[in-house]
Amino acid sequence: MKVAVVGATGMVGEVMLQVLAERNFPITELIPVASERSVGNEIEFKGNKYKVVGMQTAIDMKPAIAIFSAGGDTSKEWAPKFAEVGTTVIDNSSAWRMDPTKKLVVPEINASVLTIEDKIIANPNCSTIQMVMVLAPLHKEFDIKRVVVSTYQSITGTGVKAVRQLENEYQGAKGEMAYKYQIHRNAIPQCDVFEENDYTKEEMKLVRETQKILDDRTIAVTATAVRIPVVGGHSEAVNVEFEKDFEVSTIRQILHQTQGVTVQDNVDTFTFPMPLYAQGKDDVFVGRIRRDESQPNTLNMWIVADNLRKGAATNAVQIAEYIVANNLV
Ligand code: A2P
Ligand code: 11C
Repeated sequence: MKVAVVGATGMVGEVMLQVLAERNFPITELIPVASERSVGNEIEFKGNKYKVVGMQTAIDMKPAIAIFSAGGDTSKEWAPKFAEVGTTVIDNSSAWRMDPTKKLVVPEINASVLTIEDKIIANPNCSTIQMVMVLAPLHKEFDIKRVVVSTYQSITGTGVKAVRQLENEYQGAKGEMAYKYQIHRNAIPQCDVFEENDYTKEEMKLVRETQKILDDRTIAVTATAVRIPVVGGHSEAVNVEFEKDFEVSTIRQILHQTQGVTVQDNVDTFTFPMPLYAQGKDDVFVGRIRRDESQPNTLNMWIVADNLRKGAATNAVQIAEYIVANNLV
């Protein structure tokens, strides 16, 4: 299978290549794609070197699948051109997620919505993916009414520029700023730009994408997204109100049986998820599972995942695996 990785030189692109190699995705020809400034540079994949090509060259090579992680504007412009030559695009940007003609997919939850007609498939935002991985099996059983989520997000979600900013700040050095404020020793309650309602785009992604993936517009979601000086992954404090009552032991049992979710939950042994330990792993980790004693049918949880893995690259590669396994490409 001919596979293009668009944005192969970027932070998520590099993890894409790593995940494709680890999972032994059936690639006969890899096409690494980046901007014109990287064309001709070499990247490594499974011990071999590949030359980076530009967009048009990649389209002319008619890959079966193109996994995009090169920003929303690039996807808007180029994904349809790949689709036109018959390539199935799996797009990690926000460009197509809320387009009603495009599917927004977390394979463990809703891969079955995909058909051979889907030539541009959207990969959800990282903070949404890790939350819905835990919410979906609970929604099936107890009907979610409302979710209140606060995020503690890794600087890797902003990209290389943010990692450099933090490194400079550790050393007291000056350099280009990814954020308006110092991130070292700080917490910034702004992820992405503000929308008209004074929520950030990241907060509204948690609202809209959750409803679309769970295929239920009645679920109320409200979010506060915060950037913290951490690199391993995103963490989320999630408060969920259900229509039906539950036993906490049943919640744990359901999550134990959920593929792609690992329960780390034992206060006696101080066992709970943390980004330092989620880093480099594909699962979503959940712990601090407890009843919200302030109102009925309500639960508190702490959810952590590597935002570059399940939050981006791994989920995209899993979509690719699904369409290959089901002859949808
Ligand atoms: P390049 O390295 O040539 O700039 P990140 O999110 O880490 O900044 O990475 C973005 C990725 O998207 C990089 O691989 C970058 O390539 C690529 N990219 C950015 N703009 C374009 C474009 N117009 N066409 C193709 N690739 C692009
Ligand atoms: C962040 N969630 O951590 C963002 C990064 O819509 O794919 C990914 C943005 C997106 O800032």
